[in-house]
Amino acid sequence: MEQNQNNWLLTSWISNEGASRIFIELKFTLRDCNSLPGGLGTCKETFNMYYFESDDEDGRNIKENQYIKIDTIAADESFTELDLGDRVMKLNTEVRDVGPLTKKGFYLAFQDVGACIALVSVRVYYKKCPSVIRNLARFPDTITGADSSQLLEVSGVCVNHSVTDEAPKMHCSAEGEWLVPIGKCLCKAGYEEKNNTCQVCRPGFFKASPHSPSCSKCPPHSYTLDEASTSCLCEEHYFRKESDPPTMACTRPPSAPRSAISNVNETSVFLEWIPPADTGGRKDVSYYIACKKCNSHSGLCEACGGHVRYLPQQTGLKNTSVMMVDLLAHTNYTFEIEAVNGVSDQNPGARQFVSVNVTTNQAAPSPVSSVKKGKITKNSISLSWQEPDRPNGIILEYEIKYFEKDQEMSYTIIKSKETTITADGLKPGSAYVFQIRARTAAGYGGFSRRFDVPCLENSSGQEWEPVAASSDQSQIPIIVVSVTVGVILLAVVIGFLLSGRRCGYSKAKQDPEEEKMHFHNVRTYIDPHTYEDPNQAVHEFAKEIEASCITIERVIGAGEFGEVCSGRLKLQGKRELPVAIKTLKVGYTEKQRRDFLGEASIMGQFDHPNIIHLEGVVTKSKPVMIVTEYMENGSLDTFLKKNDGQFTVIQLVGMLRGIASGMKYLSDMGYVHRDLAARNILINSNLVCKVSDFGLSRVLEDDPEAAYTTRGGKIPIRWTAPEAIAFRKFTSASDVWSYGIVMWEVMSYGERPYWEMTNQDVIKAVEEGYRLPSPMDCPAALYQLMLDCWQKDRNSRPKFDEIVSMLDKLIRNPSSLKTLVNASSRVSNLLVEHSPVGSGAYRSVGEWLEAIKMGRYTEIFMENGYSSMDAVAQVTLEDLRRLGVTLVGHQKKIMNSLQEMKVQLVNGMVPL
Ligand code: ACK
Repeated sequence: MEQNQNNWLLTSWISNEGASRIFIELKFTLRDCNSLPGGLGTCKETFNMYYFESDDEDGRNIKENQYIKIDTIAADESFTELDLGDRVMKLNTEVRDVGPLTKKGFYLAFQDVGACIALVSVRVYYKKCPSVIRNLARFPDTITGADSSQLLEVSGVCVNHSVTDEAPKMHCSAEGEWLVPIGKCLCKAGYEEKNNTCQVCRPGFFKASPHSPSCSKCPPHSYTLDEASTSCLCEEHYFRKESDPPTMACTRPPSAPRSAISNVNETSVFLEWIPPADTGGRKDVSYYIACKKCNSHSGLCEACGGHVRYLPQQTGLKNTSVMMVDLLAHTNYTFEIEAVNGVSDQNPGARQFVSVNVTTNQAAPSPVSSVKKGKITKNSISLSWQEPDRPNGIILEYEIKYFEKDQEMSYTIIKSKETTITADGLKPGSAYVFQIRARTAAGYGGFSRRFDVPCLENSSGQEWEPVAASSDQSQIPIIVVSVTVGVILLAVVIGFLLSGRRCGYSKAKQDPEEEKMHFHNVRTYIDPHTYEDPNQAVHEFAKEIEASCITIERVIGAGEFGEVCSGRLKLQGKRELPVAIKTLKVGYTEKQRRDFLGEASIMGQFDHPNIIHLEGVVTKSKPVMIVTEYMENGSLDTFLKKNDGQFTVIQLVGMLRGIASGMKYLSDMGYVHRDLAARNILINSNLVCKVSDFGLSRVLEDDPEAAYTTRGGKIPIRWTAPEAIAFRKFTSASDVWSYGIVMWEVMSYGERPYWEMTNQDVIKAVEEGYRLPSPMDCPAALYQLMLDCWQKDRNSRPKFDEIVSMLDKLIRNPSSLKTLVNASSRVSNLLVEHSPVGSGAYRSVGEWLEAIKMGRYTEIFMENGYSSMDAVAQVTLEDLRRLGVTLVGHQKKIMNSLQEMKVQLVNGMVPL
């Protein structure tokens, strides 16, 4: 109750233990002044708290004013007289903090200026983040910072057997919590993480890198006997390539390739094999071919040397086939095929190979490579050359082909037994190109590269290289082949202008450039109907010939408009040519004349070795004539009937290839033939086939095979695609259908398609899906091509360019023609149902295998030459095993499907 109270209570010195912010928690009771008897007096309801920092305990002498005030503390709840009676003391708790502290310790002081107070407890403390292991890094006890919002960055230390991946760090908050861990440690190689520690890998296990999550069992064919292994050792005879990961099994060199077969074609050898039974556990198997040339008498072998070419290469072959070319003829070779993988060089002793012995055949000579120019005069040139590097036999003669530069279509061929010739009668001032090839009993070799002789006039009399005089007897001009229209026209025009009206073309083009365009550059067929005046069309595309240049020799047949004759054409400055002459009979109508000459307007637009070549027309005198090249063997159907069974399959395929090539040219030009049939193909003495019989509407009028359809048009039913019969949809695709029929005619030597069935029956049968059966002895690949041409959906039929390349492939690989259509499934006089489930229904081996859910084998089938359905049809169970189809279930599935297809093919035949 006294005035000016000032009572102090001082603590002893308190070490702050390194903390820079401390907390003070006070618990106290305080008397409510109002409850004091006798009024307020000097009563207070607060007290003050102070501190004083010092590094040691000398605080007894501190003056009051040296203390720094922390706060005035008030009670939340004070007690009264009543509370005293109830013995209920209301305890207050207050917390204050002080910082930053800079000395080692401090004193606290409490000043009471008149309060009735009981200070029950004083708790002094600081906050810290406790020691912890996080991400395999140990973080120590950390006292929080001085500032209440401060985060202390603390570095961790990697635990035993661990290494720093990224420096481990964490942040200690003012509240004593660890926040924001950064970086981590990883158990080093040979150790793995378990419960925040790194444990050693047991024997038989390894860990190759700190980044691997845990110890792994040693991979196959490897082991380790030690703890903490970082890799495993390979068992005996097993290896690891440097680049192999330690997790990969140890591997070994592969076993030898299997079932190697060879196919000799002249001086080329094709080898094919199947992969080794044991790849050594690796995927990087490739093949190496060693070539040895062996003496048939001594049996001694030597390395082949550098002249052999390997296609695609000799080493590192990924596919299971290779072709060796440029081998010597009539020579024994041994080829060793070795399978190699990434560890083969670690065990050279274990290399295994399969050997194939072959003897090469006779072969055509290699191309003549060294040609020398001799004497060049105004109109002649002498050449000499050396025997080819590889004659491959006795050279019987050389063939020298030459033509004026840029006039390749018009060339001359000379034959010579010597290695020299003199070509004379050349045009002064012109440049010429020469090519030479040699012939042995095995046939012609390839032509030499082109050999340019510059302008004759410029080099007149110039002696280039001495050449031996050529013998006249050995030098026989053979034939002047196909003359480019533009060149003739130009030559004739010049001749005509210079020497007046002599034997030659009577009408010249105004502009030679324009002419060139017509005959060389324009690749699209122009319908002569687009010309108002048909005479203009014929003279646009056909040359007018003087009748006096033509000698008619004999009548060879009868056409719709008049006789067809053979004869000779002698144009000025040109060799005499054998020609065919179609005449227009006297008393023709204007329409007949127009239609007759329409064929020439069309033919004149074409320039292709498999299209009948137009020499010109005679329209200025009578009879009106169309003059074409002469085809010694006449029309193909008659010729085949006359020579039934006389040709090899390759010869027949050669004819078909020519026709397809001509048709490709026509379709590229946008011309639809509409009447493609063997009777409209002509064949010459070299068995070259050429498409003929062009026309507009009259084509079909003039064809005795053409019949009137219900819609009024005249159509050669047996040769015509169903859509063309039904709604006159004539396209190149309908020409492809007809081409299929021509194939059938050719392979059956001129048999009549559908024999004596009536046209109506043919239409009905084809519409119902029946197709002509295979001709006798017909290669399966060709019959399949026919069936493809007879697809109902015209878009599914092959295009002519595909047909040409298919036939080329067959010609290049004659063994592919050995598989004939199975005799039991070929019944003549029966039509074959073109069933969608038959072999024809699958357009590829892949499609078939996918359909029977065996698609996984597609690649193996293709790689082993079973690339067409025809080839697949020959597959036996043995073949399947050889191909690696080892699961019995899969073998059954494939064999059953093949069997099913064959049965369907046989059942699909119905008698007419
Ligand atoms: O079978 P062929 O002897 O060949 O009978 C016919 C006849 O004329 C009526 O067309 C033959 N023929 C047509 N054009 C020629 C030609 N350019 N060369 C040879 N013969 C031809 C055809």
